[in-house]
Amino acid sequence: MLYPQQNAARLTMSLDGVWDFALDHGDPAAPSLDPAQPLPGAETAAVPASFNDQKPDRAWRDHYGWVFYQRRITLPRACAGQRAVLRFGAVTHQAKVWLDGEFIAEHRGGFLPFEADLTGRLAPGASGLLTVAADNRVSHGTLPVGNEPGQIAFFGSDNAGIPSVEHAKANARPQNRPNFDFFNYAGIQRPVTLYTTPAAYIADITLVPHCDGRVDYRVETVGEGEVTVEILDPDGRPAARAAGAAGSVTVLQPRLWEPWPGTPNLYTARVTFGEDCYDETFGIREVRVEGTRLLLNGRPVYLKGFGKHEDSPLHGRGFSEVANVTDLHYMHWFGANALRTSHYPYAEEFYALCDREGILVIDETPAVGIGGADGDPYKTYPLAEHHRQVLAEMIERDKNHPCVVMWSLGNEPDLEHYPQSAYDYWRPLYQQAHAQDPQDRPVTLVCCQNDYTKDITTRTMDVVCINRYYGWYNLSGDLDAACAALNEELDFWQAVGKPVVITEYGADTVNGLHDACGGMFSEEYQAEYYQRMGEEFDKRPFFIGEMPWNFADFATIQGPMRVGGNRKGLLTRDRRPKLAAHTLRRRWTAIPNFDYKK
Ligand code: BDP
Repeated sequence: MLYPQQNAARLTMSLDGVWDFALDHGDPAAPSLDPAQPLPGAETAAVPASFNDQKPDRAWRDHYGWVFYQRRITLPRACAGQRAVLRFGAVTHQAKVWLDGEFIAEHRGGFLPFEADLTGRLAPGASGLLTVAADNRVSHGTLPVGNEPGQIAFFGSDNAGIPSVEHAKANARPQNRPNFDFFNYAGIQRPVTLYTTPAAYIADITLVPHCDGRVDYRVETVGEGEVTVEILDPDGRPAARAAGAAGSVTVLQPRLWEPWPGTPNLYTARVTFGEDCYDETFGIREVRVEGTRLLLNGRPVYLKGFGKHEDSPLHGRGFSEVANVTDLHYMHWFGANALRTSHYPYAEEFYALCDREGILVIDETPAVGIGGADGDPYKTYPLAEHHRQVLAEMIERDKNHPCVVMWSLGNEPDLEHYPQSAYDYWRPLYQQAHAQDPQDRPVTLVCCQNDYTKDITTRTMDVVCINRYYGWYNLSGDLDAACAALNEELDFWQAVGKPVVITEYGADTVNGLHDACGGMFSEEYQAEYYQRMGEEFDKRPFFIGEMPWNFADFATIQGPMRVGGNRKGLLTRDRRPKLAAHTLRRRWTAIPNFDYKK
């Protein structure tokens, strides 16, 4: 799916701004306000952003079910003869859209884009009433997963020993009970755009670059016309040309895309088709797994970076370009080169930024929270089809980004209690990712701290990604024991013979809390924790990446383990470094991207 682009053939019009907004207090089974009428008692909400924090009111923060957004839109007369498309970057978690009361689109899944074709529905020069309903409910049938009403749930209980959702909630007023540790922000969280294309248009572009300079391409079109493709080099100079909807072009002396502080060289495929044109940016780079190494452009790469969230003050999970740019500049400050889009696909604009800034991305589906205390989730959760859909949409959206070097099928599902069921569920997703991705990137699934000897799924992934909290949730405060337990586990993975990345490890840290003996929650504990863990990682050649949890403090559900959110950030939520940030910065600026582990 192409990102909206303003160019010589296409117009983009942002619909971001202040919209009318109303909570729907009706039965959440279906949206109950009349989409053809102005919203009764409308308030205001900014788009894009999560609605939850935009008013100091529990009714907004803790709302359960549907909310409505509304505004008028106009298609300029200058768009006559063009195709007009309405595009949502993401509406969380489920959306329904009407124009003048006519139902025009719906979408499930809160972190991927969808469109509605307005051609013929909105005449050039005319305006209409656009109404969007968004449902924030999470359940056994959504990704991310929530607990069902009436169900007693213990988020985090089976690996942490302490429930952070109290059982009373099972029978209390209807409310979301997320089975995941981030605030269930919702609404129109990403940009809304009205864009045009010529009537005959370029629908999709697929690029598969190779280090020898060959670029395989495929252009999907609608209508009559001829396709041409011109490749522009990173300085904008013509580097190769071809005609036809599919084929190969070769760039001489290709300048490879490399992670920061190398040069993330970006080429452009300038595609034309009749009246239409589109510039797709790409990088020439290859990624594959060989033995216990992850090879980028044929060289063993070491991942230094973070598990993150799309989370910032005021915006909630809403798209914030300034937060994204600031975060990537902080990544450079840390000497980091990688991140995981925990625990959902991020906004498209973020990947474009990572392409440009040379950040390696593990791109993750919103499959978090599969498992709990109530039996085999793979037999009872109605998820498989939806999971296939979001995986397909994510790969479709992100397939051309050079920054994306691995797909993550999900985060911390139950892999231990029903091992065969788990394998049978995840295997087809693994196969789907390989079959669907034109660049055939490595595929992983991020596994929770568990009895790794029982888990038969993680070991079948291309890269083993483990989240481990030795020294925090287990062996709390005892870093000697934590290092010993980590080593015991690493002996196990060494025998498996795959590359291993630690995709989460960390310690909640209250900024400003100091302790001469380095007790838990202090800045000293976090600093020592990262120092000690790093020393262990360095002893293992198959250990090819470290991603502390988390880049920054972030908002979560309320619970006894969360003091104003999850405090495992290396930065505070307003992006100020804690002591350990300097520890990691010293470590990472001394670790090269390539050949750190041979
Ligand atoms: C892991 C989860 C992550 C949590 C983290 C934590 O993957 O979402 O925020 O633990 O407890 O289990 O801090």
